Amino acid sequence: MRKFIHIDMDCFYAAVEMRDNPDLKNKPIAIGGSADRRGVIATCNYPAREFGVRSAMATATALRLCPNLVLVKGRMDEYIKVSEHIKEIFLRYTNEIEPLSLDEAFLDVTDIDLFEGSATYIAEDIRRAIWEETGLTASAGVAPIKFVAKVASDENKPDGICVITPSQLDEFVKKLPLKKIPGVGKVTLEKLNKLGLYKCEDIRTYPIEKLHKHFGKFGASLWKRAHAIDDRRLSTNRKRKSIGVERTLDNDLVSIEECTDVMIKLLPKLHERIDTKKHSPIKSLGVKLKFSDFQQTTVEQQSKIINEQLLVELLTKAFERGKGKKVRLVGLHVALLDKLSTDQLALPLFSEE
Ligand code: TTP
Ligand code: MG
Repeated sequence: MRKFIHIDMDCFYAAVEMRDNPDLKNKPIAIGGSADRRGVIATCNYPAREFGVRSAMATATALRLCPNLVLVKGRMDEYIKVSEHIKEIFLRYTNEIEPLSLDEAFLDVTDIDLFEGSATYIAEDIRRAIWEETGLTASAGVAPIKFVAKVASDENKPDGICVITPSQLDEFVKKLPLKKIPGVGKVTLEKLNKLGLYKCEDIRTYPIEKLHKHFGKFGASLWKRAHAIDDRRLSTNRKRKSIGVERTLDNDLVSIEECTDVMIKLLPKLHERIDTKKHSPIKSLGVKLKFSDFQQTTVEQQSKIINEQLLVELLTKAFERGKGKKVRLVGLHVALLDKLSTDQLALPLFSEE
């Protein structure tokens, strides 16, 4: 059994606005939604939700439900900044991270020894770090399968955690309303309800062929979810599976020799950051150069070890691409072998939604 954590910030954009402007705290607020009352709102805080205001609702509708609603202009730059900060926090616990949006990510902590391997304690520590460092609350779900971790993070919102242990998994899923399954939207839910299907347990006694007939591929996926089957591992991209070091120079470099010197100096730092016990084996080496006009180039080659000679060759190639341009940054990185790839081949029976 694996251990997944799903973290989701509470009323994210609205929380950032309330943090930075405490006057807004006890008022119902919504983010976005233009002043001329056209368009939709991005999200709203909990006081506004009490009036029935929701994400993606037309501003006019939101104002009808809650006439005192305060419309706040969004600050995307700030949300991105917070999003990057929380990702940085996640990386202190594991490299196995799958961000789903600015405020939400899956973490796979199966192989993590922190807190004696307790995913619950890890999740609590992440929530603590987020609160202490950003002044914002996040909710967490902990479960042995991905979709249940996501559902669980919503159970005790805001500022809550919900843990579904392997022994609780089957019962939790059995009683789960179908509307909570990610991917079941309004239209699908209506269709399911018309067929007399409301909870996962209803699906369990319903013929799979009929589900297929009504919902196509998604029917197969629904059947699996209802049986607490979710073989998906995280989709992490390659960037997150690499370790790198880089240096921006005080003065631009003009020759390959100077660049090589900087690279050699960076090598011990790279070795330091690669703790082979914790990380997967090395798959390839790469060199990055940023030129004085801020154009950058990367050259990579497969290699199982950090081979200095090879790095010099890659650096030379990168340098030549600059066609005489000065260099303002030199970087080195290694890509790590994706341990998941072979496992994934054996999985799922049905294609996913
Ligand atoms: P969500 O996590 O869906 O919502 P939320 O964080 O505001 O509230 P909750 O406490 O229920 O998690 O989305 C994260 C942010 O993404 C949200 O703050 C605003 C933005 N967003 C939109 O811009 N449009 C949308 O339709 C949704 C759902 C979210
Ligand atoms: Mg959220």
